[in-house]
Amino acid sequence: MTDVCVLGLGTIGLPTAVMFASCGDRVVGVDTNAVVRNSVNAGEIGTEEPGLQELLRQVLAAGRLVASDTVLEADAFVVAVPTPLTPDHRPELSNVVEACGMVAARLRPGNLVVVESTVPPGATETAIAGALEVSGLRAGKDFFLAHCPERVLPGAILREIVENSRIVGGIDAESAQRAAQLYGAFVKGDIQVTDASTAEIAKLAENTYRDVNIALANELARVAERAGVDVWRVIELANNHPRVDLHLPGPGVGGHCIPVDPWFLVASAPEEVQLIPASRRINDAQPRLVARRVADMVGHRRGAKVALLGASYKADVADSRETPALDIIDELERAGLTVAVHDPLVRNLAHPLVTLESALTGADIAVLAVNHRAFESMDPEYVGRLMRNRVIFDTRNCLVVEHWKSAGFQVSVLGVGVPPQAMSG
Ligand code: SAJ
Repeated sequence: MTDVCVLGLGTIGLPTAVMFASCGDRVVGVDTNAVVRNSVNAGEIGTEEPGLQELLRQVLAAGRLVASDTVLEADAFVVAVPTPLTPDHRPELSNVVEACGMVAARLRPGNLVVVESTVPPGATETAIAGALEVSGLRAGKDFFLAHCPERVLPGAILREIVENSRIVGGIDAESAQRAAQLYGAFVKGDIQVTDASTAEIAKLAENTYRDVNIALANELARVAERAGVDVWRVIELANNHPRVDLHLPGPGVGGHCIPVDPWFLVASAPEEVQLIPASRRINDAQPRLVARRVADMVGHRRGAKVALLGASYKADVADSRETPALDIIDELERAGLTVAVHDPLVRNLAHPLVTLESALTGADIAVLAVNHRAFESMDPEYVGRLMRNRVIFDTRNCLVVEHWKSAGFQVSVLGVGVPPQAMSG
């Protein structure tokens, strides 16, 4: 019999399955996508996630992990499938409910079910418990049920999955204890035990905190531009205060978590919240502001070529889900500009990707949308020789402006205004 059955072999499920297997558990990883199953079983996941492919190959070689389309009987079931948003900003729980339905068919008395997927407040005790109880077994009586939200940062998953503290929210004290014991196999951080609803809201609060904080930074960037000062310096100075931790402005907030999770809180109490949806709207407006500024910089000339550098949702990852780059591209094309996109890591995008050289050749402006390390070390002379006009807009403040200016570039940085004396002079 299997020790652990992990449902969903995506960004979170696969590393989780691999970690259980590396601790000696026999693990079945279930995914409905045959391409995912085949690549996992072949040890060929082609991910940029440091260390994951190597560890996967080790546990496959040891015969401790197999990917399957079928849920098997197990001691513990871990659900790690996505919970996207509906078009009207509501949590879409159907993947989680379906996965729990598959578990229900194999559930036996004494089993533990853990949901890692991000879910709205109350979901564990209602929709999730309900889907599992189709088995005829009762949550908290016949089987144990807990919400244990994932908290790992893409790009550092294998380190964070071990070192981060975990929140374990049980539908009762025994469920929480059982789940804490399960994760104790590999988690070195604290395991904090609470109830399921508190765990659900704590997870949503973490990502919402980040979104609201970034919205504040984006608003400060607009204020700084108006005042003719540098918001990055403002934030650096403010963050010297022992109780201030401002995040950074940027071209928008992407990824499959931060732009999504705050809406789960909004949907759970629509009449009580103002700050959270306002922050979402501020961050969602950033790509439009970036595009407007680019159009201004090329004098709204139809057909002007924009080299957009960076298409992932953040630096040094290949993931382009919810990337602000796509919104920027749409806005630029709507304004009549031609956009050539280059990203050294991204392989799939709903817009053609080209080489750096091809993107820059004949470009009227280069727009840095992601602070990939590869871009920080670009040679301004090389870039300038390819471009038609030496104009660059850095939305991430990652270029050394002086180097670019000495190569004859007109450089603009998001959140950096022109001082009033420079304008009048
Ligand atoms: N961003 C800014 N300014 C900042 C920081 C980030 O504009 O100061 C932008 C990024 O460019 C990116 C977006 O926000 O577009 C999100 O990036 P991120 O690094 O803030 O977050 P994620 O989505 O990669 O991972 C987050 C993490 N949550 C927290 O740090 C509270 C991670 O720990 C979670 O596990 C993950 O969400 C998740 O899966 O929920």
